[in-house]
Amino acid sequence: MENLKIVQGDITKLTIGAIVNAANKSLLGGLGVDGAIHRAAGPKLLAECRQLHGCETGQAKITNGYQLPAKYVIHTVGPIYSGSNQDDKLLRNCYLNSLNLAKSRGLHSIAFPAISTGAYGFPASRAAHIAFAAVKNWLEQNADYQMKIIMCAFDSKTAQLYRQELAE
Ligand code: AR6
Repeated sequence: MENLKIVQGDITKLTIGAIVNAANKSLLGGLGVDGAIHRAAGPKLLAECRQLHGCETGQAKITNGYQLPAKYVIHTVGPIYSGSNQDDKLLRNCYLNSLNLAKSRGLHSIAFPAISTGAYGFPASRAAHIAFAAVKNWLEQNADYQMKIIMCAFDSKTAQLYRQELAE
């Protein structure tokens, strides 16, 4: 799939249409990738996020990227892992809703972090499988639309899981 690529590193460095933030329901910042994105974007990002009045798990909202090289940030809220099937569905929704939002804004490139696999405790292997199944399915369903998807792995373990999923 030439429209689906893996990069290992810091998502805040990517020059791209949108980067996805693994946020919490408040959309008011946090640790992990959320903290890194807010630090790199600057305080105007938090000011815009305050106007959004939060976000439900599995849903997505968009802001400007401010000082980031990415033009926009798509904020999505992954599930806090509990082990139920509902977690899988909600994680899948994060990817699909983010892609639908990017397309609705006419964007043609997007980068995802490994949503829910840090503070929210989702097992990395299971999350990688759900993420790749979701984005591959979306690309198939939207074959008439040019969308370049980057799966951004911060650590080498996630990058290895991603390479396995891409090969399947
Ligand atoms: N670039 C790319 N990936 C990163 C970066 C980065 N700069 N920094 C961390 N990661 P997490 P979650 C990876 O915890 O599990 C926050 O406090 C990290 O290695 O950031 O969805 C929010 O406010 C891991 O693989 O997000 C929420 O409260 C992945 O990003 C909560 O954490 C996700 O880890 C969300 O938890």
